Amino acid sequence: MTPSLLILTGAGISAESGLGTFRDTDGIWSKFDWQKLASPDGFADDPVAVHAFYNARRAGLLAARPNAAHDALATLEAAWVRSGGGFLLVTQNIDDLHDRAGSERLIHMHGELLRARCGACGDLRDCRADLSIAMVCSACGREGGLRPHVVWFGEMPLGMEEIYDRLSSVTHFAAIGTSGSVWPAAGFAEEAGRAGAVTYELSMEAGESGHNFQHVLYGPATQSVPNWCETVISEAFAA
Ligand code: BJW
Repeated sequence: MTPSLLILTGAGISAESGLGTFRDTDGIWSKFDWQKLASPDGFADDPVAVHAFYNARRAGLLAARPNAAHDALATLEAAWVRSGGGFLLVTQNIDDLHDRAGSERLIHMHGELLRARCGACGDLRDCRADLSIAMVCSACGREGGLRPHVVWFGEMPLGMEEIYDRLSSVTHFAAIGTSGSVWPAAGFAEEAGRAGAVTYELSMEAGESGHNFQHVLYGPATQSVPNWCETVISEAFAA
């Protein structure tokens, strides 16, 4: 059977690049209210506050760099594909650190911070500057409708058809740096296990769906991920 790998990443993989996680003790949701800042209702009630939240995170992202874990996954992808295997990296992160590290078979299931979308016409374009309610969509001319291209609570994550299609036939699955608290991503390990995949969890501690993993490696991603990448490829293509 041709090895097919699906990797799910979360905020923990970018923690050592200086970007915050959400549910750790000093995480983003310990300082900010997700109902006000990461929901369609929150944006409708106070778009100025939502823009300020994402503008600050965009500025932080532009100052950040990919770390050894992002680099190792890009190197793993190239080697895995060269060996003839199937590969898909699914990230819940809205940062572009996997892209900058060189990952290519990549789905941003919760969107991308460096893109803006018009709520009126759906126009999507790159965005590295601050967003504001005074901005006008250059496609439809509407003022005030631009929003970060991110998936808020209650909204449908992106790329789900392709992700579930891959999950139904993967031989290897890994979740890296995610607490497994947010659905539908929290259900991917169980889905992969049902397909018969070998499952790995790499994080600082067991996540909420920890019981779904056969192998666990706890520690900082910059240390655990490069080591795991070397072993998983040699084991998968050993036969
Ligand atoms: C390290 C480390 C280091 C630290 N090295 N590791 C079923 C049951 C109950 C509720 C629901 C349900 N289905 C849907 C829901 C509702 C909701 C949901 O899941 N709510 C839960 C909170 C209960 N889900 C949704 O609304 C989603 N949409 C949806 O379900 O649509 C319907 C649908 C139906 C059927 C099929 C498909 C769809 C949308 C979810 C949108 C999430 N949006 C956010 C914010 C927007 C983006 C942004 O602002 O950045 O996305 S929330 C936030 O959480 C962000 C993240 O992507 C997401 C996941 O967080 P993540 O990455 O796991 O971070 P943490 O902080 O939780 O964990 C970090 C981990 O790293 C920890 O384990 C640390 O230990 C570890 N770590 N340092 C390695 N150095």
